[in-house]
Amino acid sequence: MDIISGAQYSLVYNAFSFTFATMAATTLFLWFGRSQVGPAYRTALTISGLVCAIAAYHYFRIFQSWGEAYAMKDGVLVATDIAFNDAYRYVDWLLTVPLLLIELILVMRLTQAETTSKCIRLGFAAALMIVLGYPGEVADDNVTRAIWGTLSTIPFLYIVWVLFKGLGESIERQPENVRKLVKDARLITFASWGFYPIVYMIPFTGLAGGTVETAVQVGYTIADVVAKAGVGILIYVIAVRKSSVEYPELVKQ
Ligand code: RET
Repeated sequence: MDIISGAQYSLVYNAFSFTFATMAATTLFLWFGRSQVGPAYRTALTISGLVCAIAAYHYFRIFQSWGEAYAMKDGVLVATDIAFNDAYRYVDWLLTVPLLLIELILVMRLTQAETTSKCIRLGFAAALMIVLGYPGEVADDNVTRAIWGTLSTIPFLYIVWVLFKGLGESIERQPENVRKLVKDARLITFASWGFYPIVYMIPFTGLAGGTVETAVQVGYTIADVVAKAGVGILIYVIAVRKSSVEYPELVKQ
């Protein structure tokens, strides 16, 4: 494992701890918030909460793994024999990325046939993107990292293209008072998704090993908070606004 400074170790440690708390709290907020929205939007909140619940579990494990990967010896931070486990992050994405895609497709309100075909095609592309990215993430040399990263970018671009087209068409059909929010949801989704491949490229900067390890862990953590908790809260606000128009009786309660 790369040798990192005490300050870098603490930064990553605290980022993981913060994210575990954020994901757990957002899960509760989204699930309890189901009663505040109309029936048509409850599935979206259930799925958003599920994404945060899965992430809370994985951040707890990632946090533990980080603690086991380093130890203090004679007042100096040293790597232990137990390697930090990057697989938790990739397994988390394998489960949460298809769920986030389903959530976005549901928000688009397409026909039944289109919803099914988009879910299958995007779900397959998402799995491929993550499976191809993992060997590069755990590789020690930058050439291997670049090869797998490039392969993983092919399904990534396909997903971005399908979503951009689909969401663009759906925005035109939204009521006036939520159009801006749906656009914000699209922007925050693309900005956060685009952040992952940028973080993946940090090792190519040639910075010191400890700095790279810290930047990659903190970078992925920020992207996860925005893509899961941030998008989840925005979907909640959109659902509340749309419900106030479509289910006025809910507001009176
Ligand atoms: C990898 C490998 C390098 C190339 C690309 C990648 C993209 C990762 C993405 C992950 C998104 C995760 C989300 C999680 C939220 O729950 C795998 C880093 C393109 C886009 C949205």
